[in-house]
Amino acid sequence: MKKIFPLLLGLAFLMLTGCPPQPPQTEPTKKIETPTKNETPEGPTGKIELPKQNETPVGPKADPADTEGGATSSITLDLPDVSPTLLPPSSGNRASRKTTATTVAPPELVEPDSLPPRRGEPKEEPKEETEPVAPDSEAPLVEAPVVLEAPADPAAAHRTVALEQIAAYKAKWGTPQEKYKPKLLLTLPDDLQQPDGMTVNPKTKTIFLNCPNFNGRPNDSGPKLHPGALARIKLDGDNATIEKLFVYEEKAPFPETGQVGPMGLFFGPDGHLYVADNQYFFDINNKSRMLRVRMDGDDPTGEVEVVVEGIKLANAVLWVDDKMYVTDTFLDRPDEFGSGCVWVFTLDELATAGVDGNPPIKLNPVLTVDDDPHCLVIATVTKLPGGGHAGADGMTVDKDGVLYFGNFGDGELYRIVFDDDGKPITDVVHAAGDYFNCCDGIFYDADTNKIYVNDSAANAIHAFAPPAPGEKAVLETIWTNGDTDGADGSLDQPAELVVVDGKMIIANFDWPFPELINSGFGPPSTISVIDLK
Ligand SMILES: [Ca+2]
Ligand SMILES: [Ca+2]
Ligand SMILES: [Ca+2]
Repeated sequence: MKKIFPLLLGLAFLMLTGCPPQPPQTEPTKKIETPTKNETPEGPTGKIELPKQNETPVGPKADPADTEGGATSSITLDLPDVSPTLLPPSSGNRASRKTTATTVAPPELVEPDSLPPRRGEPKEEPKEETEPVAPDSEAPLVEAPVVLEAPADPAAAHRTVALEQIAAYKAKWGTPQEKYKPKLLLTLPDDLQQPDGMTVNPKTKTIFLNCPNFNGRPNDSGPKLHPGALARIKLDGDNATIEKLFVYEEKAPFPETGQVGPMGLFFGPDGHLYVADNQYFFDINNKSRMLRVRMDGDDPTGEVEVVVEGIKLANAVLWVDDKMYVTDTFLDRPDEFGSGCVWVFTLDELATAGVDGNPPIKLNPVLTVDDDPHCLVIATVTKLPGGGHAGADGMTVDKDGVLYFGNFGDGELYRIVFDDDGKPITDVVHAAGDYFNCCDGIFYDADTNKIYVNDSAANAIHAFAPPAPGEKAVLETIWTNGDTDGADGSLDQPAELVVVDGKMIIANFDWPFPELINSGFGPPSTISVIDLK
């Protein structure tokens, strides 16, 4: 009955492979690592590392006038002393948590025999109500009657943190508006039981969905119950239909495991789908890949090619002009709580990779941004109460060509613009743990000119307009709800979303681990829809 949440798989693999967990240690207070003189444009880089050599592929050609001043100068953030740990700490005092100079409780390395109860076991956390209020109501904001009982176990402690967070949202923003209440769009069949990455064919508006199907296994180990699948969703008014297209394990199984973990996906300018194959949950040693699913319009041709090898945890994929960006969620650098990176590849190099006898692009393992020319930026994860150590996850681009990506484990959101030489200028638009502390998939919708954030931890969707250069994101919460099975369309660990003609389509990942409100995987597996109009 016991199941191990996905991030713990890293611990499990570390133990299985004989690598001991990182010992607790104390680092001196960190300062922002600023670019080396004359090597990158002025501007803060947060905890981001930039390449020291002009060898990165050129970024999107954002109009310099649009991005000028996109970074303020000489910011120094005092970051908390952090210690590496493989599990989030128990519930802390959220009120004491700030972006800078945060006091963080000492890490608690949890012994395997004290792991929290697994999914499917009885829920102990209080249910959260989401009573609607009128938009722009002048009435006092309603704070949910969250009962904060002493948690009986670490999992409950983490969920308590998430419930506290919902209460904080409501105190700040009011209860989510009834008009944004999500509805059930699709109930998925068993062989599509874990929806994750979604993308829209820009020519046809057909939605494509990846289902890695990691969930549902005893102990979250062993062969998956269902192989990873690609599916196609067509909207018809308020209804939708879904069609399974193929199983990845039959097209491009990873040789050593026979498994594929399809997550993010995006159409390239060549009309083909590029897919992140996350092998991290099977092997943490740089086994993840990028696949190219050859397409004829909305139809796969049947050919799937491996075009990149050597990623740790391939997560989100984004094409901007002739560049493909991929987030990597774990770098597993020693003596560090967590970090991820953004990779970048050009259409030219991808066009010949994995075909005509050419090998895939092979990445070097990365400890610094200089270790491989495809590594664009590295961003570390701040240790927060109730947060985790997962790094770069969702990624999107706004109408001005500005890129954004966010950390899963601390909710920090970054903006990337490029100078005339194509070098990245990166700054923080939402600080770790400020307002929310979990960022899964993000999506920019041009019609509303907003970026929407999947907050997996809090069963929430947040939104912000692209901030002006040098400004921070101003956030609002579109919706949040408590623990659920998703049957009524409520959010059940939202991981990815797309917006098509005013309809927000949300994939509910439903593969919980202790830092999330979601406490149990179970049917139905669902796609939710929020009407933004
Ligand atoms: Ca993701
Ligand atoms: Ca659930
Ligand atoms: Ca569910």
